[in-house]
This record gives sequence, C-alpha cells and structure tokens, in this order.
Amino acid sequence: MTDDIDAKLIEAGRKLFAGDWQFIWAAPAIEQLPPMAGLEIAFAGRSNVGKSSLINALTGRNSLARTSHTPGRTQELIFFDGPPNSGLRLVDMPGYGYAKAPKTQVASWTELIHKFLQGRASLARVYVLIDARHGLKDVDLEILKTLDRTAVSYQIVLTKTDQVKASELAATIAETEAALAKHPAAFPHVLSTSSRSGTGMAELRAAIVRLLEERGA
Ligand SMILES: Nc1nc2c(ncn2[C@@H]2O[C@H](COP(=O)(O)OP(=O)(O)O)[C@@H](O)[C@H]2O)c(=O)[nH]1
Ligand SMILES: [Mg+2]
Repeated sequence: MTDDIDAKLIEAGRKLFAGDWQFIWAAPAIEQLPPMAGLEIAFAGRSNVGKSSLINALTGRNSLARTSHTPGRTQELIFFDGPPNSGLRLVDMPGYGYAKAPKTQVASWTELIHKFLQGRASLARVYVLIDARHGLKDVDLEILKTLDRTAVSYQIVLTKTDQVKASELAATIAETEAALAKHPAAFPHVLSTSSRSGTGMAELRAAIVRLLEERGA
C-alpha cells in the first residue's frame, strides 16, 4: 500500500470517529440482542484490559463507554451506533477471566461471549485486547480458539503500551505474533495501542475504514 492511500485511510478514519457516536443498546443475554443493522466490530478481552477506554479513545469521547477501576463491571454486550449512514456499530463486550466473580456468573458471561462471537452474522471483526504488561494468557487462547471456528476476522490489540518499556513491548509483540502462528484465522500482526497517550488510534481507525470499504458498506 502506498503512503498516499495510507494517508487517505487515516483521514477517513479520523472523520468517521469524529462523527456522532451514540449508545443504543445493552444486552444482558443472547436472546436480547438488538436487531442486526450494518456491520459490527466487537472489542473482547479480559476484565480491566482497557476495552471501554479504547472505545472512548477511538471516538474521542471521555465517557461514551463506562470505564472502571473495578474489574468485572461490564457484564452486558454494549452497542454503540456510528454516525448516520456509516453502517457501523461498536460492541463493548463483557470482560472474561475475572477470577473473583461467582462461578455460575462467570459461566453465564462466558457463554454469552462465545455465543455472540459464533452466531452473529453482522459481526465483521473482533479485536481481542491483550494487556501489553501481561501478554497472552490461557483464557485469551480460549477466545482465539472460538474465533478460529468462526468466519469472523480477528486481530490482537495490545493495550496500555504507555506502561511498558520499548524493549519489553518489542518482546511481547514478538511472543504474541509467534503464538498467532497457531491461529491462521488471526491477522499475523498485532496492533500496539495506548488509550492514555493515543498511540495506535489513527491506525486502528484507518483499519476499520478499510474493513468498511472491503465490505462495501
Ligand atoms: N495506563 C493506562 N491505563 C489504561 C489504559 N486503558 C485503560 N486503562 C485503565 O485500565 C482500567 C480498566 O479500563 P477499562 O477501559 O474500564 O477496561 P475494561 O474492563 O476492559 O473495559 C482503568 O483504570 C483505565 O483507566 C491505557 O492505555 N493506559
Ligand atoms: Mg469495560
């Protein structure tokens, strides 16, 4: 891809996410999803990895998605509609791997997450968020396995990169990309982001615009 096309995608991404984004729906169970409309992009990851913060950073809004210092807060699938005619929705998913929650609750959130990922025709991409300080864990690999069984494209996004040294980040990227070799359905490259510093936001917005263009939305 030439720099020219890159610059165009970056600008289109900036415009798309500078538009009006609105909360539209919260689904506590798989039977309560909103009617499908346009394409959906979901953000999955462990509790506290930075899903809601990433949605806020992408849209340039401080409190579109509710962030929390307490893990395990978002137990619903939260849907946000993009600007009118954008044909795009973002989905903030419940966090997985929250060890302190009661087992039955964990089981029901896990089921909700896996069912949504496997059964939603309008779901066009899943970004699986991984804390740059921790790297891939077993619970993350479970999600990758589920995604391998779907037709949904997915990519790993490292979060909180402001918290690690450049050398540490490079090692985590290399380890994560090596692990992805076992998951051919995944994008082979990982994106590095920080919602705090804004690192990677322009690239992520551009990647989303490219997806919309590919799907003819
Ligand atoms: N340093 C730093 N902290 C972050 C970043 N993104 C999120 N956090 C913090 O991580 C915690 C959990 O974030 P949240 O977005 O609620 O995570 P979620 O549970 O995955 O939705 C909050 O205290 C955020 O302020 C980041 O890029 N850098
Ligand atoms: Mg959240």
